[in-house]
Amino acid sequence: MLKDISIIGVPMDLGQERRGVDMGPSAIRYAGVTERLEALGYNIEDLGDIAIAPRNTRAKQSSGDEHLKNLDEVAEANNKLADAISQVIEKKRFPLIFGGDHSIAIGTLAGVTKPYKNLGVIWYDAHGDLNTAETSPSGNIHGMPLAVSLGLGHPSLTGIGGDQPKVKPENIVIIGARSLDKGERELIKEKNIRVYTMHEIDQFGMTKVMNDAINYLKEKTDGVHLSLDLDGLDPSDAPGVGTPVLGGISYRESHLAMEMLSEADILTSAEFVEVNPILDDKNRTADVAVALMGSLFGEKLC
Ligand code: HAR
Ligand code: MN
Ligand code: MN
Ligand code: MN
Repeated sequence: MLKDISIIGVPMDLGQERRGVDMGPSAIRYAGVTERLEALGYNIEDLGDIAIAPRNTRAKQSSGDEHLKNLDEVAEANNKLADAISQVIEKKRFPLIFGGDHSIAIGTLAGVTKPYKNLGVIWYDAHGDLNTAETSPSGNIHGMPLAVSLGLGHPSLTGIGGDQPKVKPENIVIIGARSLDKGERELIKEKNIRVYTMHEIDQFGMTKVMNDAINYLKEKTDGVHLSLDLDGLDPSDAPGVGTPVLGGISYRESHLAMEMLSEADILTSAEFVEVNPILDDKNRTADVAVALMGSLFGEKLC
């Protein structure tokens, strides 16, 4: 792993409807991320936050309709994010992105994929985020970023960072899924996307699931991005999220997963999203995010 990390915050809440997730980057910083990673010997540069259009003060109505809520604003923010990440990559630094709702992964993936022919993606999430305007039950873009990165969706989203797909379906692993919509299941089948649902985690254990996922990606990818949605964890461990789903990955299993990723040394970028301090219990979810980053970046218990 690169020893130089650049942090970018994306205080975006326009990809879904619950307020407060725009405060996620502050909450993660407040939980001491810079100090934690510096103590592990990393050189940290915090680039601050991407500017996001405020929700209530917009004069004009977005061109997005009920099927793609706040489309123009989400697209604009993700264009800025992709550009900011490109600069981080040119400086040969590790991009570490804080959300914000998961729609920011559109810009993250458009930015981080550039130097790679075969970027791998680990999507740690209760959800598949594989909807399009046609299949989405909500019209919320945070349920669509993985589909967009495959090249499926509105052109003002799929075109960010160029029209080409940003990831190939065979280079994706989804971990922790337990809430998949009909259209998402069909897409998973059609594209043969590898999914470790809670069923596989319960049946085989996190050790086997992560070993499997790491070996699967290692063979064919030249870089790997981790997109960690805090709602992948069980709401009892990560209560500050907008769309909690019972029966999730535990805090301990998540630490193990991060430790195994650290050991495998395959990551080239990472993002932590959906931290909502307003719904949280004394910043616990941001604390969890920072503790997981500790393990991901090599912290040892002894
Ligand atoms: N699948 C549902 C939708 O598309 C719910 C998505 C919830 N999204 C997230 N992202 N928190 O993982 O609306
Ligand atoms: Mn998500
Ligand atoms: Mn989710
Ligand atoms: Mn451990």
